[in-house]
Amino acid sequence: MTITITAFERSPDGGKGLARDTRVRWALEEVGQPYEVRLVSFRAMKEPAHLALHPFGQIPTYEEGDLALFETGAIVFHIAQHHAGLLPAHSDGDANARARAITWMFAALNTVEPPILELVTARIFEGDKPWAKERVPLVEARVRTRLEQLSARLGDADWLDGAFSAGDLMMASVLLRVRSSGLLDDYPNLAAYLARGEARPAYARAFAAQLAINTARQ
Ligand code: GTB
Repeated sequence: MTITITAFERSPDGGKGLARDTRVRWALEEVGQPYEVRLVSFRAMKEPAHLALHPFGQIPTYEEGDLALFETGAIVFHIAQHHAGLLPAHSDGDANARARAITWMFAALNTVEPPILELVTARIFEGDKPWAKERVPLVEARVRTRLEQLSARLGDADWLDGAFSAGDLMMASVLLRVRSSGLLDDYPNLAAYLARGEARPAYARAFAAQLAINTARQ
């Protein structure tokens, strides 16, 4: 069955991997599933046809037969559940490993990503507000707390819990959003972790496909 995802017709970052279709593309590349991409303009995202797929008028979405999904957490989890390669199998001998990998997906989305998004908002979208000078350091401190904790847990391991999993895919995707702030530089093991994620051939294919769409249209 054909898999179709949606992505920005014109990504604000020029297709440099920051929009969230990247993590879905990456997951599909990791498990070797071909997919098609439907490009959506900012206006079309808020129109009824897209809202029927995504109630919040965003990308990415995921369609496969009569299944339509939104939310990258749900989409990547669905891909990982149905194809080998992103979650330890129940039969691998450690039944708990799969549950722990899923826990890292939730940790990335619920615990690490929120302060990072808050920082992006405070610095970029609200950076010109009179209170930004006071707010940005507060939010930065919250991001630092999470990076420090994550760094301590990762230690000198390659991945968060044994072999690379959907938990790492999601955590690396989240860390991508904080790199431009410079905060990641203070946590060399996290910077190296992100670089390991980006060095995966599946990530490189996902990145190249997103970039190609955006550069072809300039
Ligand atoms: N929780 C949802 C999920 O994980 O799927 C969030 C989805 C979401 O934020 N989608 C964004 C969107 O559609 C695109 S990824 N925004 C349009 C809107 O809300 O109207 C966020 C994003 C956009 C652009 C950049 N960039 O260019 O740097 C980075 C991240």
